[in-house]
Parts: sequence; structure tokens; C-alpha cells
Amino acid sequence: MEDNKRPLLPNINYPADLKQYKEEDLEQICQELRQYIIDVVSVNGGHFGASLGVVELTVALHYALNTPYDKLVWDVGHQAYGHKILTGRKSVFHTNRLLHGISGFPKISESEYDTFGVGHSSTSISAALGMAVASHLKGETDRQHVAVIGDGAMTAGLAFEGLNHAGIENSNLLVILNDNCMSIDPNVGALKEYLTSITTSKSYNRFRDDVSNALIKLSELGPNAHKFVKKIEKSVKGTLLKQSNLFEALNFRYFGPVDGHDVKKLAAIIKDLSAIPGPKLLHCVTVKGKGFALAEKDQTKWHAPGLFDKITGEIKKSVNEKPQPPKYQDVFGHTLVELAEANPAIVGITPAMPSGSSMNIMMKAMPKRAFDVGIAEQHAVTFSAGLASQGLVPFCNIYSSFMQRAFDQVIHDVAIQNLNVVFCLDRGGLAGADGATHHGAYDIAFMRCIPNMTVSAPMNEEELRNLMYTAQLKDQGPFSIRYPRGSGVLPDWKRPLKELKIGKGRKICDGEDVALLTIGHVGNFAVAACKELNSEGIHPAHYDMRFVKPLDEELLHEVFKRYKKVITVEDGCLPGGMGAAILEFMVDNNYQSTVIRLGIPDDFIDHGEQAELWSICGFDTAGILKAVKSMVVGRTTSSIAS
Ligand SMILES: Cc1ncc(C[n+]2csc(CCOP(=O)(O)OP(=O)(O)O)c2C)c(N)n1
Repeated sequence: MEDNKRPLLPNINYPADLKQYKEEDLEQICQELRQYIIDVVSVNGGHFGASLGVVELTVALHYALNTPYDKLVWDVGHQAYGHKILTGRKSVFHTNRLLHGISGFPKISESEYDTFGVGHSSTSISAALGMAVASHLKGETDRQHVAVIGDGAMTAGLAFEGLNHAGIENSNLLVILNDNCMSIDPNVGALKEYLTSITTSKSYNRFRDDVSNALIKLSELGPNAHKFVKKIEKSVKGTLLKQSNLFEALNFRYFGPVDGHDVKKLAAIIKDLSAIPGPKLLHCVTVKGKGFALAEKDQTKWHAPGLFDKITGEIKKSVNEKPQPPKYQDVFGHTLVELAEANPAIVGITPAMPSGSSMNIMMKAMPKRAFDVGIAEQHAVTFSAGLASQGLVPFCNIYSSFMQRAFDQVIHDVAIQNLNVVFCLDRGGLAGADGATHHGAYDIAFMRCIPNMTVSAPMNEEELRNLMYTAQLKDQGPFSIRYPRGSGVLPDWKRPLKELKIGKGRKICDGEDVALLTIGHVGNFAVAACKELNSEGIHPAHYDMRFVKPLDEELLHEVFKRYKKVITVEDGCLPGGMGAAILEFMVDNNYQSTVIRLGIPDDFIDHGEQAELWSICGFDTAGILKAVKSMVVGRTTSSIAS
């Protein structure tokens, strides 16, 4: 932007304001919007590269469409920061992802412009199609429905299910494929190669120009315009395009590839496409991180870089004098390689999360034995089942919340056949700023109801290593190991591996009156609570259950015989969770203790720092202290957030 140009973004709060400007102003608006995102995300954190990559697309969409009457659906939604800023949330954008602030993803309850709540990928085509069919049934034939989906999200089965259905519905649906060749890590698979081939093909590029020229002329052509464009398309395809087009084969009309950073042209094309009925796909080529050199260069690192200096690009890291405990995900990554070196049957599988899960450590060390299968959790699980059926030991690492997608595959393909697939569920428990869509709240509950499944959670890095070691020892059947986002507690984590007895917990300390039964990392909160309580003369017993299934019945008999007051603590949903399992045990065995269950209540927990959310749900150290004290003095307390 030239210095003497008057800034425009301060006057734009809603799409109606944007529409006041001329097409010639759109580039300047894009530059200012991009800078606004950089300014706020650099000091506030959040997703970065994806929103920068769709600045022009965002401006063009709100300029050309009549939102919110027209329905705009973002896939995943991590790229929707520009959309939020242009739709009434500029002044609160600095609260993005903070406790009580706006959500980092589109959310129906937040704005009428957020047509569909997202966070998990590949839902946009189905959702927008549903809206388009609803409009059709309601006779609202002038309404546009647009799904914006990345090439990464397009790899999921759900996206294809949507395309497959849309191809036979004559509804007003425009799918915009935002192709930047990236998922979080580089995108993978044959579809990606196909998209690259049509992006670089000369004939397609010529086709693109012919079609966009035809479209630009469309408005001048009067009532026969659609027929004319269709004719041009056909002849261009017939003569220049010898190869078939995947989307055309699915009854979509394919347009592109177009430059996703040419805002004026994009706005014109979107306007023109609105006049064409039926399912259409516009293939936009963009650069993830566009406009911030470092983000363009290292797109994985800048997917969600944390805080950074917006001038130098230096990513801020806390400096510690003492060695710090590692992240659980890194303990997983290094331990997997260590195990795989000793056991040639081990293979690694990740659905599109090599960096997020640290599976990239194995992918680098043993590229032939570690697979990124794309955003395809269901496939990841059934693929693992196939590998296991042939005697291999797959370590299938999926974030707890994304595993929700593959519930049937876990039961039907793995558990019924009792196959030895090791599920390593990262981000188990409250995940933090990503919010309700990303909290790993349900895995304990949904894994423990499956026959044959071992359900475990380590309290620290050493236990994670030992559980992983145990899970691959001999034919153990399906085995779930869940651990949270973030760091453990042991700076010296690399301890010798040893077998754990399946279904055996451990006593951390004996006590009086009250017993604390914990599962996983929250056991450390209980240790801290006990320390404080001990100094006040209160001595709860503490047991680390390690396994939710099978439960350590011997341990539980000891607990219920000795303690009339029991507190269960888990970073998971209370309905169906570990506490519920212990209540079942208590009733089945005719014990009558008073039990308080601490965990995630039967509610969706919004975004915030992990520690803030643990506190809200009442199972952090302070929450445990409060629960113990309420039991010791005989008062009752709510087991869930107040
Ligand atoms: C079901 C599911 N699995 C994994 C993820 C994690 N995830 C968030 S964004 C992303 C990459 C999406 O790539 P793409 O759709 O191409 O968008 P881009 O970031 O490149 O703009 C992934 C894998 C998710 N959100 N949902």
C-alpha cells in the first residue's frame, strides 16, 4: 500500500461496508486485512498460514455474494479469521481463542455469518449441500451455497460422500477447492498428485482462460448465456482437454484452476458462477502463508506458530534454565522408533498429523514403515486392521477427538476380530484454545464399552513408554493408550522400558478416610493436592489406575473395603468414563462408599487455556483439594463445574 493511501479497513465492519468500495480498492483492502491478521495473531497466537492464504478469496466471496443470505461454509474453519474480521468481529478479534473470547473456528452461536460450526475437516460439502437442498425445498432458488474446502480436507472420505451426492442433486452448490498443496504437513496421496497435474497442465490452463473469459462475458449475453458458456466449455474440453476430469465425472461443472490471489478476478468469477445453476467446482490455487515470507517458506511450522515477532518473524519460546519435561507426543514419537528398531513388525500410521503427533520422527527414521494416509481417520483404522491381520503391529496415532470419526472401524474392523492394533490417542482430555470441537473428552467412554479393548492412560512419560512397550509385546488385541496435549512431568523421561501387567494399577500412597483414584496425567494434580493436604493434616490415599479396562479389581476391593469416601479424577467425560466404571464396580460388588466423580461434565466446554478449563471443570489441583476437604468435613459438593 502506498503511504499516502487512506486506510480502508477501519471503515469495514460488515460485508455491506465492503460492497461500498470499487473493485479497484479490493487489493488494498486485502493488504490491510492480511496485516490485521498478522498484527493480532503475532501477539495472540492461533492458526496463521491458512487465513493468510485465503485473504483474497475471503474478500472476493463477501464482495460477490449476498452473505449471510447466501450461505458460506468454511471447511475446518481454521482459515476463517479474515471472514470473522469482515463479519462484525474485527473489534473482538483480539480475544480470538481466549477464555470467553471469540472462537477460533466458525460457530453458529457466534454470528449469523457462521453458517455451520466446524473444527473437524471435510464437512463443508455435505453441510452446504444440505443447505442447498433445504433452500430448494423452501423455494428459495436465488440463494447461493458455497463450500470452501482445502486440498487437504478434500482427501477425506466424507468430502467424497458429499460430492457423490451433490452430483445427482440439481442444487445451487458451489464448491471452492482451495488448493495450496498443503495439509498441515505437505498434502499426500493420489488426489494431491491429480490436482497438481491439472494445475500444471498447459491444456487446463488454456481451458481456464477460455472459460473465465466466457464467464466474464456472461452478463452481457442475455438469457442464452448459460447455454453459451456450456457450449464453450464443451468445445474447449472436446478439443483441448483430452484427459477426463474427476469432478466433471461426478457431474460437477469444473472451473479453473484460477489464481486465488487475484481478488478482482475472483470476485468476478464468483459473481458469474452464481448465475449458473447446479453443482459447480471452482479450483483456486493459493499459497499458504501468502504475504508473510517465512510462513510461505515453512508452511508446516507457520500453520499455528504460537506468538512471534511480526517484524523479524522470530517465534517466541520460553527460556528455561533447568531441563524441562518433554511433550507427551515427542515421548510417543521417540519411543515408537526405539520399539520399532527392536520389533520389525511395528508400523506407524497417522491420518494427516505427522508433526502434530510426532509420527514424523518415525517417518524420517523409517520412511517405509510409517504412513501418512491423509485426513482419513476411518481409513487409518481399517488400514491398520489390515496390517494387523497380516501379523504386523500397527501403532495408529489419532487425536482423541478425531478418533470419534472412526468409531465403527474400531469396533467392526479391529475389536470384533481382536486384532492387535495399538491406538495412541493424542490430545486426550481438554485440548485448550481449539475448544469444544477438539477436546478429547469421550475416548475413555467410547473405548471402554468395546469388548476386547484394553483402555489405558499413562500418568507420566515413563508410563507412556511402558504402556507402548507392553502393547506390542505379544498378541495383545486392541489396545488404547491416551495422553494429553502438552508436557509430562519427567525431564529425565528416557528410562528403561518394562512390561506392565495389564489391568493393574499402582498405589501411590496410603491414607486415611478418603481415596483418590486417578487415571492418566491428572494423577499429578492429585499428587500436588495430597502434598498440600498433608501439610494441613489431611491424608488421602492415592491410586493411579493406569487401566480403565480391565479395571484392577483387586485394587478396587482394597479401596472399597478400606475407604468409605472415594474421589475419582479423570480428564474425560463423566458419563461413561472411569468414574462411571468404578461406580459400576461398586454397585456390582455391593459396596456402599460415597463417591465424588471429577471430570468433564455433560456439557461442551469452550476454548481457553488448558489450565483454565481444568479449573472450570474442577479437576485441577485446587478442584481436587476442594473435593477432598468437602468429604473430610462431611459436606457434599458438586462433582462438576459450578
Ligand atoms: C477430522 C480432522 N482430522 C484432522 C484435522 C487436523 N487438521 C486441521 S487443519 C488440517 C489441514 C487441512 O488442510 P487443508 O484442508 O488443505 O487446509 P489448509 O490448512 O491447507 O488451508 C488438518 C489435518 C481436523 N481438523 N479434522
